[in-house]
Amino acid sequence: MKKSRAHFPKIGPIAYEGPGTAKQLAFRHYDPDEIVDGKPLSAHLRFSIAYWHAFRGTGADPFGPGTIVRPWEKGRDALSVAKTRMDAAFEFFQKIRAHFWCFHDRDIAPEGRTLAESNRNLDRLVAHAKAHQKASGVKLLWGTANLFSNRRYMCGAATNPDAHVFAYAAAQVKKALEITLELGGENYTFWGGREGYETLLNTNLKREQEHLAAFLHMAVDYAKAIGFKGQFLIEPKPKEPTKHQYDFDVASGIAFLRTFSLERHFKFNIETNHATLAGHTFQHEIEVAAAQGMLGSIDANAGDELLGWDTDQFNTNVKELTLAMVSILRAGGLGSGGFNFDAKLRRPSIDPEDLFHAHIGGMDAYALAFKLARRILADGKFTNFLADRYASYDAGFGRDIEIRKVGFKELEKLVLTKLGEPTPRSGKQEYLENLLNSYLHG
Ligand code: XUL
Ligand code: CO
Repeated sequence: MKKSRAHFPKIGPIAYEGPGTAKQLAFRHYDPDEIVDGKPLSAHLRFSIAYWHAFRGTGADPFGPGTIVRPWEKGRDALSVAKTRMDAAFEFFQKIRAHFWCFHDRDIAPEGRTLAESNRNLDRLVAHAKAHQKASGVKLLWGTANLFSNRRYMCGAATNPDAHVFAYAAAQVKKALEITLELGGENYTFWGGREGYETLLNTNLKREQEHLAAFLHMAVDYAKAIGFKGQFLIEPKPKEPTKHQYDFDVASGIAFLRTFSLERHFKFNIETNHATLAGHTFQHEIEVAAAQGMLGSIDANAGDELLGWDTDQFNTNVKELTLAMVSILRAGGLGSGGFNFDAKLRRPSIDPEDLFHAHIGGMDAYALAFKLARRILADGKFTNFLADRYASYDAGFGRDIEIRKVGFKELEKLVLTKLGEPTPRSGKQEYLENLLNSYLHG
């Protein structure tokens, strides 16, 4: 591939300088090459850049158009701009030292007047991406299709009341699966987009849910037909853009998948800001997925405590991330998943350099959380506390409850003849909170 000119000429690859460094364009905690348990930290954390925010985000909000103007956004036509933009993106991936990226089909190539033209545009950009991946070693964490921006999808895609729109969405996902396969994508994500409703006055909820299930079955079948072996992921979100999204949170996602016999084929891509919008903590959503062996990947971001929408900020909350990491490590990690920065710059952060500061902050916070979580788990204090708290189920009648050997009759007899009144034990929450702080702050 032709070597393009530098789009970030003043910034070199970000180096690990350690916690004491005064440099801002440096990592304090993330050393991609540090060996942990026989493999580099980069292989544990599998950081990914979200193309839609990092390279399509303009800072637009409902009150005004974009503020972020990138020097590479010019060219003869939409296709050549898309190529130059991708050159800048791969330069950024390498300089920020992320080994993965993620995209929606429409992020990388302009939508044409017809589906056939859109597909041709995609083919051009996929070829370009393939060459960039080969030259840089950057890999595709997951692909997806944008089934929510175009006006045809205003009432949903797979849950649209018009079967014609369903068919169009199916055709779009077919192509998105093909290009994800072509680029060696390790996963494929379904975020509900506009799969939900505003009012039941115009919505047949039961049929819409059945249509969504039919759509996901078609995706599973088509993946099999073309030999795509990547992991399918559902990314729950309770609301926004629709008032009621069908995949509200991980628990409702599990129920949906089981109801429609899809559970073998899907895991969850858990986004921090979606968890908090659903009224859960990030760690809660991770635990619910992990409990069913369905923890797949993470969309790494954060909401704002004072705002009730998806602000998609970079997460620098080490406490929140450490708790999340404890749950992720306890679950055995993310497998083919990774940490995808589905996070955007604030509207006034208009310098290309801000892209670096934002991702450095996110990567450092995750790396520090990873290290703290490993220390917490190695010390075993929380693990031992939990084991002890549930120890009464390890043997005797507690064990019989777990293996369902006893029922109400046997347990009543036990209480009446032997056990009597239980002795309450402290839950020790404040002690545990202090213990957690001793890891976070020494
Ligand atoms: C929207 C969101 C999406 C998905 C991919 O809230 O998180 O960007 O991650 O469609
Ligand atoms: Co997301």
